[in-house]
Amino acid sequence: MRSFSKCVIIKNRAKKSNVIFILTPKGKIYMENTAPEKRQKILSCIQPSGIPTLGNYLGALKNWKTLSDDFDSAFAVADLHAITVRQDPAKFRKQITEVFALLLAIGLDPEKSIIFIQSHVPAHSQLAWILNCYTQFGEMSRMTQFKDKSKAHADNVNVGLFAYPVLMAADILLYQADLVPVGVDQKQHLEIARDIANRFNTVYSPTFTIPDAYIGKQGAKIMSLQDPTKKMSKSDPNPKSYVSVFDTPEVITKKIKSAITDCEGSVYYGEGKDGINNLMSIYSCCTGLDFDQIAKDFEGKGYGDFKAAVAEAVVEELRPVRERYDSYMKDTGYLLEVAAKGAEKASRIANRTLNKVMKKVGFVLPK
Ligand code: AQP
Repeated sequence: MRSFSKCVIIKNRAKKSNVIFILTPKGKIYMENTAPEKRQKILSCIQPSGIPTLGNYLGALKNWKTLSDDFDSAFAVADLHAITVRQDPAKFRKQITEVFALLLAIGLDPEKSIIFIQSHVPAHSQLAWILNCYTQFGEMSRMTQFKDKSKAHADNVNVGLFAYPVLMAADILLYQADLVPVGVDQKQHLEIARDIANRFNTVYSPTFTIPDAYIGKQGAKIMSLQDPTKKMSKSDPNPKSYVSVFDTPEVITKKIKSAITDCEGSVYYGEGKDGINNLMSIYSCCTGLDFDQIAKDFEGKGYGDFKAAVAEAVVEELRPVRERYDSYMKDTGYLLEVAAKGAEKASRIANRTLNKVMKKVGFVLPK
C-alpha cells in the first residue's frame, strides 16, 4: 500500500472526473486522473389531471429540484396516464401546458434536465405494450390505486386504469433510471416496475436498470385537509381538501384555517391526531423545523395560532413558484419550444432502450 501525508481531490465537473494530488512523505507529488464518474439517473413524472397540490409539491416536485443538481435527470408531464380517467379536452390541453410551466417554475433547468411531455415520445406507449405481455393479470389486480380509482370512477373502469403501472414501468425503464423520486402512494407501482424489469432481464439478459424509489423524509404523504386519513389529491372533488400550488394567499389561508383537527387544542405529533400531524408535516417541510421544535414553539398556544403560522409558511413557500409560473404562462410559445427540445433528447435515450428490447424479443427492426 502506498503511504502519503496529504491527499487532495479536485473534482473536474466538466469532464465528470477527479484529479487526485498525493503528497508522499518524501515530498514528491503524484497526480492521478480517475475515470469519469458515472452519474446516476433519475426520472419522475406528474399527471396533468388537475392543478397540482401542495401534496404533489412537497412529496415530489420539491425533491425533483434538489436532486436535479446531482443526477442526470428527466421529468415528464404524464398526459398518457391522465386519460385513465375521463378528461375534458379543452381543460386537459390547458392543464398540460400549466403543469409543464410548473416544472420550469419550481426551478428545473431545461439545459440541465430533460423536461418533456410523455405523449411526445411514442416509445413510452410502445414499450408499455411490450411490457404488458410480461406482466401478470394477478399482480396488477393487487394494486391499491386501481382498487381506489375503480371505486371513485365506477362508471369508467377501463383497461388503461388497470394497466397504468405498466406504463409507469415503461416510463422509468426506458431511461434506465437508478432512482425515482415519488410520494409514498407510488411505492407499490415502483415495486411492480422492479418486478417487471427483473423478469425481463431474467428471460433475456440484463436490459433494464433496476430502479429504487426515492421517498423524502418529510412530506411523503400529505393528507387531505378535510379528511386527514385520506391522501391529498388534485382530483378530489372537494377543493377545500387540498391547497393547489396556484391558490392565492387568501385562499390558502382560508383552506388551512378550515382544516379538520381534533378538540384537544395542543400542538404535538401523536396517535389519533391525524389533522394536526398533517399540518405539522406541512409546516416542517416549509420551515425545516422538526416536530419536537414545532411542539415546543407552540406550547400553550391554540390551534388558531398554529394554523395561522402554517398558512403563512405555505404562502411563502409557494410565492416564488407562483410568481415564476405567472411569467412562464405569458409565453406559451417558449414552453412549446422547450417541450419540443425535451422530447427530442428524451426520444434519443428512450429509442435506444426500445430498440434493445425489440431486438431481444425477436422483432424485425425497420432498416
Ligand atoms: N398527497 C401527496 N403527498 C405526497 N406526495 C404526493 N404525490 C401525489 N399526492 C401526494 C406525489 O406526486 C407525484 C405526482 O403525482 P401524480 O400526479 O403523477 O399522481 P398521483 O400520485 O395520483 O397524484 P394525485 O394528486 O393524487 O393525482 P390524481 O388525483 O389525478 O390521482 C407522485 O410522485 C406522487 O407520489
